[in-house]
Amino acid sequence: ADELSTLPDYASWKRQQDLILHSEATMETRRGAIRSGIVTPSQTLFVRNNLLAPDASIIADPDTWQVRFEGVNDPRTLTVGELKKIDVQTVASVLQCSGNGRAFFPHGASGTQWSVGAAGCIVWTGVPLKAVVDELGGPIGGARFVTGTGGEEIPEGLDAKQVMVERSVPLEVMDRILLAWELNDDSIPIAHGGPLRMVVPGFYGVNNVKYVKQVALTENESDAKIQVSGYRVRDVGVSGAPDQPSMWKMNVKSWITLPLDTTEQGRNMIYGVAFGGTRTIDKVEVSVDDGETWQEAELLGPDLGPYAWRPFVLATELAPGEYRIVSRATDVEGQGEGRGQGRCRRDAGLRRESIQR
Ligand code: MSS
Repeated sequence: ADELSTLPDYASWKRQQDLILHSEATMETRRGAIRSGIVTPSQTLFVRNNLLAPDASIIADPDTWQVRFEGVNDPRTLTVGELKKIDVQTVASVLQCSGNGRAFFPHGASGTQWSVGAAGCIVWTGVPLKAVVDELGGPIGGARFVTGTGGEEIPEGLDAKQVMVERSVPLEVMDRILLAWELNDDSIPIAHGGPLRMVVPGFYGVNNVKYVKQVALTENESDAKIQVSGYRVRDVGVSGAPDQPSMWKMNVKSWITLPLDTTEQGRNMIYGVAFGGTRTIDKVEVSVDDGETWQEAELLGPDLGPYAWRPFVLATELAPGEYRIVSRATDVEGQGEGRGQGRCRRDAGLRRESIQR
């Protein structure tokens, strides 16, 4: 509807030709901009803000940003500078909005009409949450969730619980959570949650709380709307409710990044990306005849671990004609796309791209 023609100020450093500007708060990476990319450059990475991003002054001196830790035996407020002295780790993980691919739903799902570009593969550096929690005396008894609170100001006149970004994830995944201050070896820009972001590898974008100002180990899930009824997996037409699965663990997924409609007949390198959510990809197959026959694609580049994506390529000869190119990925436990996903419909239908000659 109200598409932008230029990048908003807080994201003005982005590469505009790589992005589809849906709104001030939602920018998607163009399918072809990923090509065979192992790590997504920050200039190309999608942006999704539920609230307006805070003023960039909060990243001027990142080490002074304060985070409150609750639900531990010694609750404290620590600065990023102090966190940097506790420990450091680096993880590559796919950052993907849970609404990625929404535009492909035939029923016309509401919300930002993301194609495949609300995703990127990022290298994050920060302190393992576990190390901080250990430093603060360990979790209090009864803790079952890690609850991160975003640092945005709540606009006046709005009910905080209705709009705040506060997400809870199961305590069992605490060991893989990072409180990150770097994105692709640079301090995290405001658009992506600097000075500090709670990164939950393998979990949908929404759980990766930006400008995190509090991390609490809690008995219950947050009572913010974004947790209670938002981001719940459900059938079309059903409203969100706490008894539905939360948008936590990501599923196996792949899509074609090239060729697009500019493809020529003859030899074509068909590129794409594939990831297993929380498990390493075992193989990717590509079909140029809409799933009739399949060929195994080659995985490209280094394997950056179970949370990262793998670019893939298939070299193929195409005679003049029209093709529907489809990919399917399988993880090391044999889990593939569209299988075993129960009611998760959000991942459906993303894998097709037609090309014409
Ligand atoms: N955080 C905060 N604080 N705020 C907001 O708004 N959003 C979400 C996450 N986090 C937010 C946060 C979402 S929803 C997403 S996707 C992500 O983030 C994105 O990211 P980037 O960086 O790309 O922008 Mo969906 O599931």
